[in-house]
Amino acid sequence: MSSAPTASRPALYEATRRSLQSEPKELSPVWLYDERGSDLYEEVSRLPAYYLPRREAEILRTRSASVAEHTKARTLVELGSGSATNTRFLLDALDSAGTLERFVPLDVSERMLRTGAQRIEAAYPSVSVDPIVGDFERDLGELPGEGPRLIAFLGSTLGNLYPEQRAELLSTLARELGENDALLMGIDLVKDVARLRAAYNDDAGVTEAFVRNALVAVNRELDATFDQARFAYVPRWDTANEWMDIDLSALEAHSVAVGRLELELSFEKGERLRVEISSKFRRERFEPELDRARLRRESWWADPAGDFAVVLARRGNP
Ligand code: AVI
Repeated sequence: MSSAPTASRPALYEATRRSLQSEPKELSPVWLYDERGSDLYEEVSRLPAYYLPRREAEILRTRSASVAEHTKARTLVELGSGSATNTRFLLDALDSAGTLERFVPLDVSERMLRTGAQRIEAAYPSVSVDPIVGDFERDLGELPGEGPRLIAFLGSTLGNLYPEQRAELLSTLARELGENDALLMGIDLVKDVARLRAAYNDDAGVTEAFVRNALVAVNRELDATFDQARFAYVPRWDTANEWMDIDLSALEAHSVAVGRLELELSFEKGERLRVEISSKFRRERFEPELDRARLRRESWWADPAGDFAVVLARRGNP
């Protein structure tokens, strides 16, 4: 397995140094996905209120054969693959179509990648599985594998990037895609705010535990002194930006040391620490983003309830 994450860790530390000194103070969502965080995210994915994976599965169940037929992919690359649960629909379809030779999942969680890769190797013996440990913003490099390639970016992970980061990633992918390659994105759509709030604040507290775990990871790896008891979990819907703002809020004025970054942070009472954003999309706004990145939309598939969309695109102008 590739050792890319070690190479990207210093870049993550530098990004964290900057974001902890920005307004609001912020952590990269990468901190959410240590081993415990990856397990908690699997639990989040099974929560009834967290509809995203099931809606995406509904779409992929019916559309993957068409994706396979249109792309004839020999290589499937998955960015932020996690446990690759919904990827199974694509793997099944490409395997049945007889084109798939190689699967390259990329994720920050090494253990999740390793166990996922073993399961996939066992289920698709003719497919070579070559995982890359890393984060898609820092470790992607050149797209691996023989074309035609299908790059999958599922689960609405695209929504965890700021619009500028998203634009940069989409443009990079557009440049990297070969003529016969395709990009498949799963994106969560704007909907009733009560449902969005419920999706990010379940009664069982699983999402809160998942978000709070980022502090545990930063304390361990960056020698920081974040104290859970001094923060409340306050996910909010940002109407102007149409994203969930997933924040912890300081319950009292206090300071936090981040030893490895030689930082001393002071929090005022009520001050936010943003752990991630989760953008929700509208077709009329997302399609122009694809145009600007020089990606040409080939298909837009939504589930019948209009909660989620899966978008197939190729490089080039509309
Ligand atoms: C991984 N990502 C798409 C999730 C989301 O919905 O933005 C992360 C998450 N955060 C809280 N719950 C789930």
